[in-house]
Amino acid sequence: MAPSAVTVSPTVAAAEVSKAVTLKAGNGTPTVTSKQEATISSLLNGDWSAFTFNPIRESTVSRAMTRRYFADLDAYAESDIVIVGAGSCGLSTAYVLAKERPDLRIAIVEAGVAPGGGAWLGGQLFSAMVMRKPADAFLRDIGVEYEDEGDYVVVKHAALFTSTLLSKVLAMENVKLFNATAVEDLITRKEKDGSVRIAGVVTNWTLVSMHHDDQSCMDPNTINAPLVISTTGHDGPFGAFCVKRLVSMEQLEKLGGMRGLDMQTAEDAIVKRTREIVPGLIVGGMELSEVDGANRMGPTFGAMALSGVKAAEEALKVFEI
Ligand code: 48N
Repeated sequence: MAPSAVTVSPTVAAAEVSKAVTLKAGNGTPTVTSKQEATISSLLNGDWSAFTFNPIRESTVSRAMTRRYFADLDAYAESDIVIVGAGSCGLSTAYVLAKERPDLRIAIVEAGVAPGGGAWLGGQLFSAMVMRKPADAFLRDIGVEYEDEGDYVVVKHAALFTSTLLSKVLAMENVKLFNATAVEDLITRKEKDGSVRIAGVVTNWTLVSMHHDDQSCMDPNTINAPLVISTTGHDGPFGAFCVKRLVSMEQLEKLGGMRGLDMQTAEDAIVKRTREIVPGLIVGGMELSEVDGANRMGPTFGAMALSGVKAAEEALKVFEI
């Protein structure tokens, strides 16, 4: 189901903006370009004393933002897939899925203002990021350069990997990132055999989710989806969210608890075990270590990228054409 187009024409004074802006729900990118096609070189060498921006009215900016955001909320209220957590695993999952199936509507819900999770640095605030082969295949697919060290490769700055992956995912027409937004519960359906199927997520602004205990009730929003992929990382204030919720709703007996660091075995285990934990919910990345009691791998990210590939493969089985 591709996002439907929404055509909106602003009602502000014709003198300011009289363009009808065609919005494609899901990305909100206007099709109209500015009337002056300046270039950086013309600006660099221009007469700054005569410099001025095109005219604007504050309400125009407000409407430009809110119109697109609420068109997206409307379009993605019914999504095909929701990915919870835009860390290296969640973004890798989104990249592979959106590329393989541009017809699927994919919502990513990220609690932080800044997506990327723990992948902005390689480890202990060091910049370089290590990935063991064959994860170099993922780097080549997204076009990130690396130094080849034989059994592993090194990206000169983790932010180069994460920003490149993020830019690819955000540019995809069938993906919408809702950041600064937390998943604070799961939508469930009772199957005929009494088991529970996950059927979407319950969301709220993250700042609201953090203050339910000290403010009067602030009800959430929802996104319906037949499949949720949870990659919320290590156990923490928001981390390992969906697997902890499965335990509290008695769909999982208990968490296995992440084990100590064993780089050699941890990455294989995380990739191989990325799977559907309960009907409608796939778990990948470090959140999985909390379920299975897998070892952690420390400052190496190949398993995050390839767990994303595996999660996407599991999801594609659900939407097999
Ligand atoms: O980067 P993370 O934390 O998680 P992964 O699994 O994508 O990558 C893990 C990786 O960074 C490591 O930890 C490395 C490999 N180290 C391993 C080791 O041994 O230490 O991303 C999870 C994202 C974050 O951006 C969170 O903000 C977000 O998920 N998140 C949520 N978003 C929405 N709703 C929630 N409830 C929620 N909980 C977490």
